[in-house]
Amino acid sequence: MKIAQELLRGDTRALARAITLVENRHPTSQDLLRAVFPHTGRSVVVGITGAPGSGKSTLVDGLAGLITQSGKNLGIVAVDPSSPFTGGAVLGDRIRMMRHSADPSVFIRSMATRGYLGGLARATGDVVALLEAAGKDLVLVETVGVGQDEVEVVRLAELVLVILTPDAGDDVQIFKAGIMEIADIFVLNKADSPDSGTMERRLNALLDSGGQRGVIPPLVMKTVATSGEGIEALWEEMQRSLRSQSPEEREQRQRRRISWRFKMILREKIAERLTDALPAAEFETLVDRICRREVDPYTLADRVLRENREV
Ligand SMILES: Nc1nc2c(ncn2[C@@H]2O[C@H](COP(=O)(O)OP(=O)(O)OP(=O)(O)O)[C@@H](O)[C@H]2O)c(=O)[nH]1
Ligand SMILES: [Mg+2]
Repeated sequence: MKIAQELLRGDTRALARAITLVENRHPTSQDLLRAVFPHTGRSVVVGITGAPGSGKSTLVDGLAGLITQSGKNLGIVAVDPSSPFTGGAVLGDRIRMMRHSADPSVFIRSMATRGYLGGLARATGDVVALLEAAGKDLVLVETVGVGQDEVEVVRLAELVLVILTPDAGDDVQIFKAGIMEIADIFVLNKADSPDSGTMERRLNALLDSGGQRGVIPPLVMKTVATSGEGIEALWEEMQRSLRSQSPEEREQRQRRRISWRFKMILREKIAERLTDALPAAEFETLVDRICRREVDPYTLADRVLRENREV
C-alpha cells in the first residue's frame, strides 16, 4: 500500500490521512494497519489522565517543548469524550490552546468518541500504532478520566500520569475506575492554588496507606502548568521512571498493550458481527417481546448469542 509506505517514511500528510481512514473505519484501514504492524512497538507511550479541566493539555503542551528540545520525535493524541456532560471546551479550542500545534516536530491529533466509547478505545490503539510506525519516539495520549472506558485507554501506555488538582473531591476520583492501580506518577497541578498544600498532604497520606499494603506508592509531583513551574522536574522524573523499568517490566508493559489492543479489536469485531446478524427490524421484534414480558432480556440475549455462534 502506497499510504503505508509513505507513512513508514515519516510523511506527516500520509500519517494524517491514515489516521482519518482508521477513525472512519474505512474499508482499507484494516489492510493499512496490517501493513504497518511489523513496524509498531518502538515508541514509548505515555498516558495522561485526569478530571476535565485539570490542566492535562496545558501540561502536555509544556512537556512537548521539553521533549522536542531533547531531539525526540513526538506524537500527541488527545482523546476527547466530547460529551455534553463533561462541560469541557469544544475540540478545536483545546487543540488551538496548545502552543505546539504549529510546531512541525510535533504531530498532534485529537479524537472524538462519537458516542461510542468501545470504538474510541480501539481507534486510539490503532492511532498509536500508526504514530509508532511513523517513527515517533514518544507518544503522549491525553484522556479525560471520567469513566471506566476513558481510563481504560491508558492501559496502552508504558507510563501513566494521573493529573489531580487541589479541588475537593479529588481523592474520590483517584480510587474511581481503578486509577490508583495504573498511576506511575501523580501530578498535583494548579499548585498555585492556596489549597494545594492540604491536597498534597491528603494525597501522600492516601498513597502511604497503599504503601503499608506492600505497594510502592507512586511519586507526587507538583506543577503549575500555566507558568511551567515543575514541568522540567516532571519530565526528569518521567525519564527516570522509564529508565528504571527493567527489561522484564518493559516487556510486560508492552505485552499489556498488545493484549489490551487485541481484546479491544476482538470486542469490536464481535459487536459488529452481532449487529450485522441482527437487523434492526428483527431487533425491534425482540424488543416487542421483552415489552410484552414474554421473555426477559437476559434469556433473549443468550438465545441470540447461541443462534449466532458461528458469527
Ligand atoms: N491556575 C492554574 N490554572 C491552570 C493550571 N493548569 C491549567 N490551568 C487552566 O485550567 C484550564 C484547563 O486547562 P486544560 O489544560 O485545558 O485542562 P484539560 O485537563 O486538558 O481539560 P479537558 O481536556 O477539557 O479535560 C485552563 O484555563 C488552563 O489555563 C495551573 O497550574 N494553574
Ligand atoms: Mg485537554
